[in-house]
Amino acid sequence: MTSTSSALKIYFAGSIRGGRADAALYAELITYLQTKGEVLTEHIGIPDLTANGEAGLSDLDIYNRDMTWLLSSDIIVAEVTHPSLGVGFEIAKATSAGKRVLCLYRPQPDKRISAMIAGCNDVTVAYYQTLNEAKHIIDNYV
Ligand code: 6IA
Repeated sequence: MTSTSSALKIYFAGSIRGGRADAALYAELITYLQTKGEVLTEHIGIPDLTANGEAGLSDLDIYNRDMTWLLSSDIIVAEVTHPSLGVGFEIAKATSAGKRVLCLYRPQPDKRISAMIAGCNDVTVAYYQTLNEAKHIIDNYV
């Protein structure tokens, strides 16, 4: 993770143990966010990062590392379509720390975004369907 200290620090959040169905989309969003600044959590889009485990890191290591990155970030961008306890937790921590949080959600016919996200005044929730729409939202937010 190399960058100048002046780069915008972006914490991208997406489901891991919640399920990896959207991993390819996370990778696309991360690639786009990297045109805006330094993405601290670029591993979230790695297809080989399965829901089973990350070699060499305990849960405590992961928690401590991610909280340090979260609290050092300038903005949080969370893809929240696929529900994840960890992403919800990160959003709550980020809002408590006064961070700007953008939640990206693709409306689904059979599911609704959690009211704890959609009803929270401390986060910006943006709805999209295509990657281009998500990029446009990011352009306007960052
Ligand atoms: O509850 P979840 O696992 O779906 O939570 C996902 C969120 O928590 C992501 O936005 C990450 O920032 C964070 N997170 C959870 N697990 C990890 C992880 N490896 N590495 C980095 N960040 C994580 C855990 C091992 C994994 C391959 C299962």
